[in-house]
Amino acid sequence: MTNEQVAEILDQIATILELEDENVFRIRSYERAAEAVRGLGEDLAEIRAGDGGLQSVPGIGEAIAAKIEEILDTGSSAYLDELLAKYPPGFLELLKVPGLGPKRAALVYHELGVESVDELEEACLAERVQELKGMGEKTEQKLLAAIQTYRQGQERALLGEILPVAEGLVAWLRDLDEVLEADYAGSVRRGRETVGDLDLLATSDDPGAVCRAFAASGQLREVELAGETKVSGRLPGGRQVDLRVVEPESWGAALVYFTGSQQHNIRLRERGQDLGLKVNEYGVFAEPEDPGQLQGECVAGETEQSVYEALELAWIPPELREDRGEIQAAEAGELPDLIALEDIRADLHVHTTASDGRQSIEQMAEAARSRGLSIMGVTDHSRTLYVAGGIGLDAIRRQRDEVDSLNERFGDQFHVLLGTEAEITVDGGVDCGEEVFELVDYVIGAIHQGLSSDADRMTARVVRALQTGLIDILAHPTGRLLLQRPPQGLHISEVIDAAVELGVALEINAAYDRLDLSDVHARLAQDRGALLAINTDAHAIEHLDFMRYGVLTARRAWVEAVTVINTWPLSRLREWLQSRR
Ligand code: DGT
Ligand code: CA
Ligand code: CA
Repeated sequence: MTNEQVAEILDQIATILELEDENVFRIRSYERAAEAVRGLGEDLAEIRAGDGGLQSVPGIGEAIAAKIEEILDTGSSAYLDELLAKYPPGFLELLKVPGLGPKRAALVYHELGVESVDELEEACLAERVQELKGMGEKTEQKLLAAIQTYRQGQERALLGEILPVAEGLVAWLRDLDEVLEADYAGSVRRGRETVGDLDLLATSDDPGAVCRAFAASGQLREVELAGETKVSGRLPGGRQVDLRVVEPESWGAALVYFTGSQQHNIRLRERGQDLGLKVNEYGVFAEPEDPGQLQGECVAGETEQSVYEALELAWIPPELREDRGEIQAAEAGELPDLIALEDIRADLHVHTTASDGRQSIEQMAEAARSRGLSIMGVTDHSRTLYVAGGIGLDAIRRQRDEVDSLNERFGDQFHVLLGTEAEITVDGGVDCGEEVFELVDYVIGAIHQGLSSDADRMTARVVRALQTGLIDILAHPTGRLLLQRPPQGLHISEVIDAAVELGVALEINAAYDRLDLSDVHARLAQDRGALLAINTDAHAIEHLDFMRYGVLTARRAWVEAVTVINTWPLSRLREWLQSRR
């Protein structure tokens, strides 16, 4: 059992208790335990074996520790099963529809006999849900949209959930004696924010041996097909994975083909036709000299480079392969000089224990430094966001002192900037008083409360906030949560224009459930001349590793390092911040 699976079960218990109108403290204790489990840097099994056992984790008491031990041992909880016995089998699934919530789920179940997501959809379409107490036509429409979102979530996974698994499997494959080369392909290699399945590729002189070894390795939860050149199965999380093993002379051609995107492949094939070449997953082939032959001489295929070269193109980075103009750019020698993770010097959006983060400024700074950064910006929530422990003037004063003394110690090795993540209020004000403004080096503006689907109103609110001149960086501009919450209605183009005019940097929030701005929006922003910032929004040390997802999104947006303020040296960053005051 992974920590996530255990947390999931604890959450389910909390949800059912909520349905049963149980004591709120009891409910909260399960929620808190789930939260604590998700935040652990270590496997529960290890903690259980260590000093103090599971109860050494803050937020886990004696009773819940016993439940977790049972879950670790048996994969389930008798308590949850008992709670669930009163409800139909599809009921837990119903609770996953975003925005339905336990109370309404119980209502549609008791009043309409709705027992599953499909039945909920039917009831909404038949306009029976709007008849219920506290529901209306609007709720019904929202639920229908939420069902779509839920289904998409079933179909696709977040890149950040799959990429680490992909890397682990590729490393395992590369370790096999029979494997010459291995890599992941498909949408994962293109760095798409969500992925349907995982495509793995390897080359070997003995493909059958590689396939047998992979199928027998225990890396997959289940093996659905194990052939001589292909293995299909399921990852431990249930997602589909395909491994294909090709001959070494086809490595590059297969990598291009299975990396896609399909639209990019179609364009490559058309280009081949114009040049009298046939492009497929085995290679690039000349026209047959003898019309009796199926295909002519192989002119390329061993490397990706050779395939693009045969098509008279520069090699195109995988993140650009979406048929969004990359082939024309490669032809003209005008591919962008894409930003890379190594270009990032600063993470400018980091939380600490002062608000809702889990580590101190010093701990976060040390962790950022050990990850090769030279600058970190602390940006705890401002006071109005009290649900996230927002802080006021006194706490910011203390942070100022702490940051100054840390900087003295770090010397020119590392630098901490002090910022604040100021809430943008409903009327477009910024929760950053003059005294706070004077204490901090910069201000990140963000909306967490009062998200609305009224695009005109939201746009006006954001633009007004930018016009106060207080904001240097606009965080996660659309507020979307991938596979959970659609972007808020916002005329992004107007926000970008305002940011350009006022010199505000727009954030690509690198948390892999946000990636906000998206690739498409970030590209538009760069094209209009906006500055971008790529930040992790870390609430714990391990979140600092999200930077890669932000950079992948930026690369998909054709972003170059110069556009991104996090690539600037400290002197330039300071000059920029100073010039804005
Ligand atoms: P996904 O898995 O939905 O996130 O997206 P992809 O791009 O990984 O798509 P997938 O897994 O269906 O196929 C992997 C790559 O294989 C795809 O990007 C391009 C290539 N491919 C698959 N089917 C076709 C096809 O019918 N025609 C062409 N030209 N390429 C294909
Ligand atoms: Ca795929
Ligand atoms: Ca696939």
